[in-house]
Amino acid sequence: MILTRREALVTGGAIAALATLPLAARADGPVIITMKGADNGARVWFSPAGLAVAPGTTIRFENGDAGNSHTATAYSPDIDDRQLRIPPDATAWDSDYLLPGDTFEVTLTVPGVYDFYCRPHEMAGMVGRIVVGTPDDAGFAGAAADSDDLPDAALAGFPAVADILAQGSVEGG
Ligand SMILES: [Cu+2]
Repeated sequence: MILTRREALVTGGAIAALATLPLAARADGPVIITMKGADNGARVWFSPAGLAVAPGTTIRFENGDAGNSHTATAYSPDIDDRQLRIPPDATAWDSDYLLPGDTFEVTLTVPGVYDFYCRPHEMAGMVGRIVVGTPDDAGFAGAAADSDDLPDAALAGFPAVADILAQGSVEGG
């Protein structure tokens, strides 16, 4: 493969960024977030709920819950007119309903904090947060301010950005 100068520079930057990220973020293939549910249906969640990755990482959402359909949906005015909780320059995504065993992939390139939710289970606190890059990256968009737009259970479900950056991967409460 022949790289253009720009591609070579971008690649070099990504390698430099990887050197500072926790081990969990240094995957060659997609990084997986699993949708889970308790056997009795009393609880549903994303695992992990918080994840740190380098810019350009592909995230694969997998529905590992035999008892429910789930979505992974970015908070954005572009989808159901929700508050923007992803970087302003990023593209919003919606997996639509994933049946048990289904997967959906999205590649995140813009540095910053991305909050997402499961449409049928947001009220139950099924939300997650991905931190792409670090606050040292140019244009890094920090976490959105809290908002009345979200149910309390959702607001309580986002791991702190500092914890995600320190640990690489954070399970929900
Ligand atoms: Cu769900």
